[in-house]
Amino acid sequence: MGIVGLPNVGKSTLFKLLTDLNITIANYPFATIDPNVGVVPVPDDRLQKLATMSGTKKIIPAVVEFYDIAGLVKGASAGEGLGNQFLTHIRETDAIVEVLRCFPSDEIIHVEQGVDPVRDMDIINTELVLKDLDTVDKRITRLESEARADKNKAADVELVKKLRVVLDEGKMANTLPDDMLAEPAIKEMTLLTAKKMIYLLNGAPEHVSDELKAKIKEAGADYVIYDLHDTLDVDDLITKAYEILGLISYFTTGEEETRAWTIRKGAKAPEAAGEIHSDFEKKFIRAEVIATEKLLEAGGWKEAKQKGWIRTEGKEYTVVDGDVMVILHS
Ligand SMILES: Nc1nc2c(ncn2[C@@H]2O[C@H](COP(=O)(O)OP(=O)(O)O)[C@@H](O)[C@H]2O)c(=O)[nH]1
Ligand SMILES: [Mg+2]
Repeated sequence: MGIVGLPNVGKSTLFKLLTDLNITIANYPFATIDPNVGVVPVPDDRLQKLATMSGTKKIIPAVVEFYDIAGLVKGASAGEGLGNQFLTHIRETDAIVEVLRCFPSDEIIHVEQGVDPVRDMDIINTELVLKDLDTVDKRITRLESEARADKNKAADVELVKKLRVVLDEGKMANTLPDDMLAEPAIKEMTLLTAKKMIYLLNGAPEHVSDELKAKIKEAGADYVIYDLHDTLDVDDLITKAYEILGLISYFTTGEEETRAWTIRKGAKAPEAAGEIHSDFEKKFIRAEVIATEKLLEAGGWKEAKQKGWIRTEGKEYTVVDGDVMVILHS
């Protein structure tokens, strides 16, 4: 998740809050990649319950990486401020948390003079759209020249032009249907505004206007309201981030460790097994599966087995959030 917003809106304050949680997962395999990247555990109380049941020594949660990206300013798409460098960083992320300043304060300078999150949302989203228009125009030029030699490219030209109309109206690409965004000709461009977004409204609830909330809903996005100066608990944001990334967790549990494994929603059992080890995907035979609640009710794997509650699932099984699994492979 990339943290995006104007300067002085609370991005680094949010990053600090998130990364203070790092301590609990200090021994995570990829703990430090970059000082601007925080590896944040996804809150999930099922893990602790499973660990207690199994007498586990170590708990390993699912994680989301948050990236504190330098502040964006008006004109970034044309190279203002950190300009293109900033936009490249956003491109590398899977989704965006856009921080909007709603809190009033005389001491903290607002780059655009005066607190107005509706205006700020327009400034940021306009920069993202302008950058995408630039990308799209370049692509259309290229596709048109390719289409002269290869008739099959004509459909791609039409598709990208359709997208261009939407951007030209100032709308974000993520307002388009998912299946259109999944078309290779569009997906390849990794457009900034095709990414899913959550808005973090930084301020007390009374500082957040109905107009702003309506505008976000209209954009098809979700928001959380935190006064980052008074907040210690950002669980809701992390959970929502995991959700919009289209991710779910399944678990393995035993004496050594109880662990959450991250998979995309809709993943079949072999792909899920591949998260543990790539060999498990290739050599997958079957999985023994039970829902967390059911396993906790039984009180243990052995007990669940005796009750006949452990199912055997094959290669076509679509893993469900909260499944506890044992993978059998050759
Ligand atoms: N009063 C108030 N100040 C805040 C809040 N969030 C951030 N700030 C302050 O605003 C300034 C800019 O915050 P920072 O996180 O560095 O902004 P960034 O430029 O977006 O990374 C700092 O002095 C923060 O302490 C808030 O919710 N209320
Ligand atoms: Mg900052």
